[in-house]
Amino acid sequence: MFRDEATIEVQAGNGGHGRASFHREKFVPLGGPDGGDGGAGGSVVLVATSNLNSLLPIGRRFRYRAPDGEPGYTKLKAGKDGEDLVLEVPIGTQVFDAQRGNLLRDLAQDGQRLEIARGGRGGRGNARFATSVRQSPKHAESGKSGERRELRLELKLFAEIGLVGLPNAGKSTFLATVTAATPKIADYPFTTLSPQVGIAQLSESDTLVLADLPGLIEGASEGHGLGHKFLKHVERCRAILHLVDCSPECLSEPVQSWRVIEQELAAFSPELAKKPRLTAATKVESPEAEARALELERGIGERVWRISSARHSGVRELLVEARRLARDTSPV
Ligand SMILES: Nc1nc2c(ncn2[C@@H]2O[C@H](COP(=O)(O)OP(=O)(O)OP(=O)(O)O)[C@@H](O)[C@H]2O)c(=O)[nH]1
Ligand SMILES: [Mg+2]
Repeated sequence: MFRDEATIEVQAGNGGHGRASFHREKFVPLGGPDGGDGGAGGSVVLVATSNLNSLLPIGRRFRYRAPDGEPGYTKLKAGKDGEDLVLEVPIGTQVFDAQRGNLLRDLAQDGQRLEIARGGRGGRGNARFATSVRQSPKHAESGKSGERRELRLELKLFAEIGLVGLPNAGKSTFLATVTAATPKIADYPFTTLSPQVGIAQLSESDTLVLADLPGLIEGASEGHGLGHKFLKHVERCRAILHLVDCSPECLSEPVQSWRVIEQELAAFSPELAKKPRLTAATKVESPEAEARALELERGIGERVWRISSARHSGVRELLVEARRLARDTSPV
């Protein structure tokens, strides 16, 4: 489980001022008060939605403001209310008061709403203040200010895609290429010691959460290497992306590498064995690497995606496919 955070300031709209005016008609010099009420300011509302899986889109802006209510008009006409500003957040977002640090609400269900800053009430027009003794009140009320709050949003993230493969396969490099994450990368095995998460942005609001995991080796399911502890993280992911080093420099045969990992996944748990997955050949930058990728494809009898993180080739296509796969798979 990982954390995704955003801090924003929300400002509800101010209420419109009430109007002070008097009825006017030709040849009727002393009309009564006819100032209308101001409209209420719009509130800021948070809504949980299953269409989002990260706080990245909302966190891109700091300040959010709902519109003010209109002032009242003459002839007893009220000003329009400001519309509520509805902000979508992913399901599972916890909303904290940023200043005090206390939890305000956990938005755990799809469609759940939280009015987080209430719009100011509209001021009453002078017509409201007329009484039998004060028939011509000249004053109207001002609109009230909308609430302003600074919020910290926090989301516990479950990665949608888990990256698996032998040490040095290029998992961390792939994560660093497609997300803003900065995992450690090196040309020796077991560089990654704990899971790292990154969020890939496919479009303005479409994101994919990927977890980079320590490399697995033969016997990982029985506790060899670092894998065992982390295989349970993979169980939480919706789908697996298995990366296989196909560069000519790699000493192990791609089919053999692939088999080792698949066997470990299957030995760890039936759930892992059943997880939907994609296989991608990494470091495909030469005809030799391409030949090895082809050999892998034939050997396993499944489609093998070709990528090079170094050249940024094939990466986007793979992400789009991973997005599709994760979306087709129900959450675990
Ligand atoms: N030429 C080339 N080298 C790459 C590419 N991707 C990764 N590498 C190199 O491969 C080595 C291993 O990369 P990592 O991303 O650390 O591999 P990893 O799978 O995360 O390794 P562990 O964390 O040890 O499991 C590094 O030297 C990278 O620079 C690529 O697309 N092309
Ligand atoms: Mg790594």
